[in-house]
Amino acid sequence: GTEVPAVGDFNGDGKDDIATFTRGAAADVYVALSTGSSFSGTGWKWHDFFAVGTEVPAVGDFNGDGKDDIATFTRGATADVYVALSTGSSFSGTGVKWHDYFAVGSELPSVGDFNGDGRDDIVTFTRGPAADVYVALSRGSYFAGTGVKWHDFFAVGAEIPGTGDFTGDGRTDIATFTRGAAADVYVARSTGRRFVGTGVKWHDFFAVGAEIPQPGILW
Ligand SMILES: [Ca+2]
Ligand SMILES: [Ca+2]
Ligand SMILES: [Ca+2]
Ligand SMILES: [Ca+2]
Repeated sequence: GTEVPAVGDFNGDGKDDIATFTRGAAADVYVALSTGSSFSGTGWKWHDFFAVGTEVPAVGDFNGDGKDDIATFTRGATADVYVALSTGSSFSGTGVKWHDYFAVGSELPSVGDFNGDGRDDIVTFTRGPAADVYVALSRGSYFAGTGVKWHDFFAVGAEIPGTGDFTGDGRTDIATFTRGAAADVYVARSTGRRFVGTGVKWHDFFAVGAEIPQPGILW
């Protein structure tokens, strides 16, 4: 149906698994673990109340223990961020708030280890004319920092931003896809404290028109 699928190594065995968020009123989270040649399990519920309604779920190892956890962004006026940590066989915690004002309104949030300390952090892109990028770093049990701007002009207008370690230094960088006729791809690399580079083009014809790029944030 309209469930939101995601990928992560939820039991920490080095093989990426799959999850799906039903959202809505049920707000169930199911996981099927990779055996190396298939995904095992149907209807294995790892959380029974997470990513409610139209919240935006995400996956990352927020406490840095090698097992991927889940986060959810309420966005809107409340802009809360909740995390449930993986125990290896379930996600633990309901209503555990890791940030109380991040990814406001219709901003686009995502996840990455932006300072390279082994714990996944959160980022949000305002897009529009401001095109600001904010980061809150994981301290293992919460995300620290409100309004800490890591870039002040990236992912302008309706461009599609994304995250990935494009330079391979262990710190997650950011990319943006203009799509349309220009189909440019820009990257700003992480220094561990901010994203540097404006208008640094990594590709000049990729994700044309209305194509769907990855790792684009497609909310
Ligand atoms: Ca796994
Ligand atoms: Ca974890
Ligand atoms: Ca980090
Ligand atoms: Ca990097």
